[in-house]
Amino acid sequence: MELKMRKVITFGTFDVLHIGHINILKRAKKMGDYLIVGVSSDYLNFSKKQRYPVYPETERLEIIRSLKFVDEVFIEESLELKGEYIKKFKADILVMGDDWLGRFDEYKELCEVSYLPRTVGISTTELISQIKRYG
Ligand code: C2G
Repeated sequence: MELKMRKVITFGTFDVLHIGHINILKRAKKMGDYLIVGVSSDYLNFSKKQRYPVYPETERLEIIRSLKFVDEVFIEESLELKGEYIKKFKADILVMGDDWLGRFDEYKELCEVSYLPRTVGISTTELISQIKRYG
């Protein structure tokens, strides 16, 4: 019997990389054999949060690509394209943090969908305000 590789896909901005990002990416990888990460574009971030990320998309992409448990990266241009990305990369499972709980259940038609608990006490927004206080 041929053993099929289980492909995991996840999405995020991953701006000002921190331990919460590393934890979720590592756990996502453990849910399969091959981890694909959609890194949200600068424009997508602006449309979602009305601010551009601190690190531009080219740098965020390169940082995520450099992690040893990440196998493949691409730029996520729109939140609504998740179904297309799942099909394009033939993902078996979509993994997201539980701040998105229930939000991507529509993709259960295409693949498994799993929400993992967020790492408590850290976020990019909190880090940015902490750095500002130090300034
Ligand atoms: N995360 C986490 N623990 C934290 C912070 C973030 O587990 N303390 C997870 C989030 O739940 C998410 C991933 O890390 O699954 C990336 O988080 P963000 O960079 O904040 O990305 P987000 O704004 O959630 O973008 O298309 C999806 C969106 O663009 C996701």
